[in-house]
Amino acid sequence: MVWYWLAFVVATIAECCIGEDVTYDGRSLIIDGQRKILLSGSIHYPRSTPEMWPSLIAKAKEGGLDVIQTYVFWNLHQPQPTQYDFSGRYDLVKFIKEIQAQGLYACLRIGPYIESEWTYGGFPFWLHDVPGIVYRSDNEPFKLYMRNFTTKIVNIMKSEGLYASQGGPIILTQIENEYQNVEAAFQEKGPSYVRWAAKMAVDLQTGVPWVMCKQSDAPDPVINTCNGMKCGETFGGPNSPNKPSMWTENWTSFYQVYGGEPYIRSAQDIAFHVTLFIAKSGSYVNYYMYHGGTNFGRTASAYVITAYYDLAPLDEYGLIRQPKWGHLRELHASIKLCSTTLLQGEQTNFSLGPLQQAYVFEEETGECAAFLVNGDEKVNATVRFRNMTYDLLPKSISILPDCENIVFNTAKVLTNGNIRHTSTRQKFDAAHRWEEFRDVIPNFLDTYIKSNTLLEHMNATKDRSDYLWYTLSFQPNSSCSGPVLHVDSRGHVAHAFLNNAYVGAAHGNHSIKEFTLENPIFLNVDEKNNISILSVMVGLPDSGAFLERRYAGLTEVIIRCSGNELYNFSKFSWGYQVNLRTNHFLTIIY
Ligand SMILES: *C1O[C@H](CO)[C@@H](O)[C@H](O)[C@H]1NC(C)=O
Ligand SMILES: *[C@@H]1O[C@H](CO)[C@@H](O)[C@H](O)[C@H]1NC(C)=O
Ligand SMILES: *[C@@H]1O[C@H](CO)[C@@H](O)[C@H](O)[C@H]1NC(C)=O
Ligand SMILES: *[C@@H]1O[C@H](CO)[C@@H](O)[C@H](O)[C@H]1NC(C)=O
Ligand SMILES: *[C@@H]1O[C@H](CO)[C@@H](O)[C@H](O)[C@H]1NC(C)=O
Ligand SMILES: *[C@@H]1O[C@H](CO)[C@@H](O)[C@H](O)[C@H]1NC(C)=O
Ligand SMILES: *[C@@H]1O[C@H](CO)[C@@H](O)[C@H](O)[C@H]1NC(C)=O
Ligand SMILES: *[C@@H]1O[C@H](CO)[C@@H](O)[C@H](O)[C@H]1NC(C)=O
Ligand SMILES: *[C@@H]1O[C@H](CO)[C@@H](O)[C@H](O)[C@H]1NC(C)=O
Ligand SMILES: *[C@@H]1O[C@H](CO)[C@@H](O)[C@H](O)[C@H]1NC(C)=O
Repeated sequence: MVWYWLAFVVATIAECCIGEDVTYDGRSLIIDGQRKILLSGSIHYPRSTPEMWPSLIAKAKEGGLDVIQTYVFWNLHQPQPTQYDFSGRYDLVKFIKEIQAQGLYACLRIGPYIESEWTYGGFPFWLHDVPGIVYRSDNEPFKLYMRNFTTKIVNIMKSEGLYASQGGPIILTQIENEYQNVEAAFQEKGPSYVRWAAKMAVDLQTGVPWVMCKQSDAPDPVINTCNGMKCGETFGGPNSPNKPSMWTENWTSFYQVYGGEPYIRSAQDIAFHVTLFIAKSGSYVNYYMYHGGTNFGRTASAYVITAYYDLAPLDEYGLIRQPKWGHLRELHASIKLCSTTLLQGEQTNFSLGPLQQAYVFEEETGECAAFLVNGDEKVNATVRFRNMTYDLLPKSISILPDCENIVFNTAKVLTNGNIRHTSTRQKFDAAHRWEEFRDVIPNFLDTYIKSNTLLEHMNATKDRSDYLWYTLSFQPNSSCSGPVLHVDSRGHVAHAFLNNAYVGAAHGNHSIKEFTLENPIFLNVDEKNNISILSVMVGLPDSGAFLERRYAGLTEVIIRCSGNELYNFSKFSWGYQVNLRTNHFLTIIY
């Protein structure tokens, strides 16, 4: 038995790469001397468990993918400047080796800024307190830590022999992430940072190419790639004729936020745009996400829910979602039927009608593959192509791997849909299984951190907790009739208490973080009143320039009395408490 098992393991560790450097030309990546059309899917290792990885990767392979793409999550791996963690769900090497074991390639998007609806865009919070730091800019303290972490990851991959240039599965790596979105905010420090980041990465000598996504000025030899829903229509193309056309994020759906609706992107629409990109000589398409998974613990960014891209081809739990998975699998198989011709043939395109085009790839040997596009959203089109007549469905692309027979149409879904069934495994409805606890509301006298201003929430908690109590104690110096408590916050939630009694709550949302809480209150006129406001964050921000200077928490607290009386507590003696006082969690008693 042992011998059989060993033989099986040896056989399944596919030799992906013979150890040549991965290069590229204007058509595609070149791996082991061969051009490739690569279909890729994002699966982020910390968004599932190590037990799930083999089956997720197997389902991706069965779905026709060649590459698994993942970000690297800096805040998980370097929780403190001198402390690293690669255990459990953070075991990046184990994840890459699992990809290798199943004979797939890997694309490693190191960032180390990743956005990714991940708390703080993947930055460890300790970066915030590095003196003089400006993230993602030509700034020495930032560059020091970015180089340090990038080097650490590259060295680990090298020491495990995981680059394709060493015979491993990693064929592509990414530095930075959609930087062009923020570049202008850094003025002259933006372009110089891009040049620095590219050079820093290239100097690490990995033997595989680097990409910068959404970065039209990516310096040679770094490849600029497209992210978006419709790269077949929107991508301006590589910034050099010697670079291939690559799509690093094809959004299969969209992340969901609290109060938002699920974003449903149909299998037909995804297939249409992927096919158009390939027809226009694209050679790498990545589904973002192929499996989204779960934002465990406090890892989601501001207002993002825990289920991540549940509508992807593999749902949150790793279950196949039909017809998306099956329709894309057929698309991938159809592209594979003619990939040699696509890579070796000469591409031409011509019109077949007012809204219809043909993209044809022909080899000197006469081998031919074609894509027939019907851009008309509403009506079928009948077209003549090579002396044959074809009926094309509205808004569709037909694939003819031999220029004669349609093997796939993006709008014709043959896969049946499926639904997720749930069944009750265990009920927690018996009263004796539940324990209730009441949190202590801290008053000013109970707090140790004092300040005579309103503190910024994240800098006060240092991200050790989502919760920050703002407390004060005051005695009205005249009768205040009809008092109203007015609290302004820049995020994300506030619960107000007066003299240990609940007053009210308010919250912002993903698009508008600021909010105001306004509630009538009853003040004690002959003694001190305690006001305690619990400010809560629902994940840290993950995008935009100057993340290190973001403000969250309370910005103004006043009590308005009828008439013109006003108590303004913006400059006042405040007491703070990080986290809830009780460390009890709701415990289930079995
Ligand atoms: C990207 O994905 C979207 C939706 O998932 C799809 O509509 C589009 O065609 C895809 N584009 C590419 C180039 O893969
Ligand atoms: C990163 O910084 C640490 C601590 O300063 C240092 O020990 C380590 O050698 C650096 N690593 C790299 C790869 O630069
Ligand atoms: C976010 O808040 C604004 C302002 O209160 C509101 O107009 C908008 O509908 C909210 N959006 C969501 C997704 O809840
Ligand atoms: C052929 O492709 C080029 C480049 O995408 C485009 O500009 C041109 O309009 C296309 N021609 C037709 C007839 O579709
Ligand atoms: C397009 O043709 C198909 C059959 O090939 C037919 O089922 C469908 O109804 C037609 N659609 C339109 C919009 O005419
Ligand atoms: C189409 O038919 C014409 C006349 O029958 C013939 O000359 C031509 O070679 C054919 N073209 C193709 C691509 O088969
Ligand atoms: C953040 O908190 C530290 C104390 O931990 C303080 O020295 C610093 O001034 C604060 N920074 C900002 C921007 O408020
Ligand atoms: C305010 O808080 C202090 C300290 O916890 C407490 O002694 C006092 O009774 C409180 N005042 C009111 C009106 O609840
Ligand atoms: C309360 O007294 C302070 C100091 O005497 C004064 O500045 C403030 O305006 C008074 N507030 C009200 C609402 O009367
Ligand atoms: C309260 O005080 C702050 C700082 O002193 C000031 O900026 C703000 O305008 C005041 N608010 C009102 C309503 O007077």
